[in-house]
Amino acid sequence: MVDEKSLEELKKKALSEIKEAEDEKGLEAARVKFLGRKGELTRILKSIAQLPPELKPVIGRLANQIKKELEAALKEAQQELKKKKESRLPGVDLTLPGRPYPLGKLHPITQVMTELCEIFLRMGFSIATGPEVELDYYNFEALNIPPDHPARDMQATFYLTDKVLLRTHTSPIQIRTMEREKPPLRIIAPGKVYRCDSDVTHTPMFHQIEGLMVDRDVSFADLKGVLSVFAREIFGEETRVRFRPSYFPFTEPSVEMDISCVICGGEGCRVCGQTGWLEILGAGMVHPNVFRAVGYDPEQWVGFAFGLGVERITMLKFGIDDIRLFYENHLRFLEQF
Ligand code: 2U9
Repeated sequence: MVDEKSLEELKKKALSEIKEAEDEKGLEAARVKFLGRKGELTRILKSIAQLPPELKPVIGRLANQIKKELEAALKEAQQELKKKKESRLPGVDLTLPGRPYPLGKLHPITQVMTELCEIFLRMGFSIATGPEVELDYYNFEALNIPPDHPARDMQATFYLTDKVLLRTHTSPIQIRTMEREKPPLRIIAPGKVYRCDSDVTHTPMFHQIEGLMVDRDVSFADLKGVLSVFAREIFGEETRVRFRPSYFPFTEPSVEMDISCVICGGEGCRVCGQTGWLEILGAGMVHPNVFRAVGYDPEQWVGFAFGLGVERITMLKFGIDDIRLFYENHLRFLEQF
C-alpha cells in the first residue's frame, strides 16, 4: 500500500531521471514511465479511491502535488534541451571538408624556361645572367653585327639613347662572361629580350635561351650532338632533327635546326605548312671576330653557340597559336598549365 515515504522516493527517482535525460527521447521515456497512462505515479493516483478514507486526503494531496512538480520539472527540462539545441550554430555542417585555398602556379613560360635550363644544366652548362638595359657595344658591335645591319634599325630595336638600348638577344651575356672569364666555357644565357615587333608570333618582350661552349677541340659534331639530345628531351624520344645552312653575323658556319612536326609527326599539316618540319633554333660555330672582341685567340679556341625563343618552344609544346595569350593574364588560359 502506498504511503508518504514511498511517494517521496518515487518523486526523487522521477526527478533524477528527468534531470539526467540527455535528449527529447530520454525525456519522453521518463514522462511515460511516471506520468504515462500506465505510469508509476498514474497508477498510484488511480489507486487512491481504494485507500482507507483516513488516508485518502493526505496521500491524494501529496500524489497530486508530486504530479504537478514532475510536470513542471519535465517542462523545464524540455526548455533547457531546446535552448541547448538553438545555441548550436544553425546550418553549419562541421563534418564538411574545408574549402581549399586556390593555389597559384608558375607562368607557362617560366615552367618551360626552367625545363629548358635543366636539360642544359644536366649536360654540364652553367647559367649566366646580365643586364636587360645594354650598351650598343655588347648587343651589336662585339657580336660582329655591322653598323648597317637591319637589326640595328631604329624600327627593330628599342634605343634609350644612341648608345644604350634594351637588349635584342641574350648574346651580350656571353660577351660579358667571356670578357670576365678565361676559356674553356660552357654556359647558357636565359632571359628577357626586347624587339619592336608585335603580331600573333611576336611580342615586344620575349624570352630567349642562348648557349655557348668554348674549348680547344669543340666541333660542329658537338653542336649537333648537344642540340639533338636537347630536342629529344623536350619534344620526346621519337623526335627527328635536321640542320639547314643559315646565316648569322656572329657564327660561321651557321645553321637552323628543325624538328619533325610535333603535330603530324612529319606527315605534313597546317602547323608545319605541309613540310613535316618545324624550325626551333639557330646555331653555329662562334665567328673568329667575336673571339677577337673578347680577347680570346681564335687560333687556339673554338666554340659553338645557339639561340632559341622560349615562347616559340612553349607554343609548339602546348599547341598554342597566338603568342599574345601568354601576356594577357586571363586565368582561364593560365590555369591550364
Ligand atoms: C655569342 C656568339 C654567338 C647565338 C645564336 C642564334 C643563332 C639564333 C634566334 C633564335 C630565335 C634568336 O629568339 S630568336 O629570335 N637565335 O638563331 N643565336 S646563334 O649565337 C651567339 C651568341 C653569343 C658570343
